[in-house]
Amino acid sequence: MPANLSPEYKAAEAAFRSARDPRERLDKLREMLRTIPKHKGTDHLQADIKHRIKELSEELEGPRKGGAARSGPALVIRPEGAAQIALIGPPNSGKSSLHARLTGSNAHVAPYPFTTQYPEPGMMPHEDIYFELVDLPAISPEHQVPWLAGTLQTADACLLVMDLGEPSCVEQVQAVHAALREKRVTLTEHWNPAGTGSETAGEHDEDPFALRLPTLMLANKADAAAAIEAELDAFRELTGVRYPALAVSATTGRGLGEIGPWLFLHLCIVRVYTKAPGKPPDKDRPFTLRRGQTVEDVARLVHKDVARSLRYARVWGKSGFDGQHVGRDHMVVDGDVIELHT
Ligand SMILES: Nc1nc2c(ncn2[C@@H]2O[C@H](COP(=O)(O)OP(=O)(O)O)[C@@H](O)[C@H]2O)c(=O)[nH]1
Ligand SMILES: [Mg+2]
Repeated sequence: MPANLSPEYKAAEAAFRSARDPRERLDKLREMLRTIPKHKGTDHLQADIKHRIKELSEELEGPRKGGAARSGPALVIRPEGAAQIALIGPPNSGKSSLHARLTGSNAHVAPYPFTTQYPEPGMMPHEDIYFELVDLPAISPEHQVPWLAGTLQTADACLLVMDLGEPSCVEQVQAVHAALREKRVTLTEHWNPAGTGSETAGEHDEDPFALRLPTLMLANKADAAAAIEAELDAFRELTGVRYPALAVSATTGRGLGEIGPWLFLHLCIVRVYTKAPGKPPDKDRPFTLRRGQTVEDVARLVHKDVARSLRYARVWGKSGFDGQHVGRDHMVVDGDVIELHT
């Protein structure tokens, strides 16, 4: 990374990195371009930022003059629910079958490769929340998908769907890694607690566009395997991949019930229920946060004006005694009921 980047630029870059909403990301990219010191040493980075602005604004701003819009379905999926999870993997591993089964979508499933052409969002219920699963085209050397890395930018994590009964599965996962590496996307077995910004010491990536996605491997088609656990061990041995894994089957449903709880736990999701003074809490629709987030973050999810004018909150639940008055920095925990006072 070039030296002598200004504090303004660094702040814009930090905001870009933590932004999930595509529009907000575009705003922050423009801010990065506006604040970056303009000299030789930043030429490369400036070009990179410009390229990303062009890509994202073309995607978001839709029809251009002359009606020559990129037609077809959206390639950037606005995150919804507790987290956005991308389904990735080689052709025919069962990504769309899992998507259909987990979200009730009508994702196209076919016994031949490259059936899925566009991102397909769907919501997977888990208790009283949803995870957004995005079905994606296969990643393989024969079939490059130019926009795939752009779509992954809004994801919180990946489900890497593999068929370990496929004789070429070792080459397949290597091809997935290679294709992603070219786009500066790395899959990681580390599911760091989000919201704390914690990263393994020395691992902090200086490339603002490097994307690391925590990954859970789904060893699909477990119904067709004689000994899935042994296959998984052999696969790990041969590839060196260390992703946590679940053996599943889109056909029989085996293991599918474990995915939601696994994601909930490892993404450190925290559900908070809000209530108005003197009223019972709204138990239907929790706000979802991550471990380490605070009352102020809850207020911001309700409305930015509420966050601004917040004086104190009262909390019922594990993070405080019943009705305790707390400040905006109070950390919330799963199941808390919060009454915001502005
Ligand atoms: N036996 C078995 N077949 C499956 C399973 N999941 C998917 N398939 C089959 O694998 C083929 C590819 O499935 P699809 O979902 O289109 O894979 P994608 O290319 O990764 O989206 C189809 O013929 C599916 O019926 C599974 O769990 N077990
Ligand atoms: Mg598919």
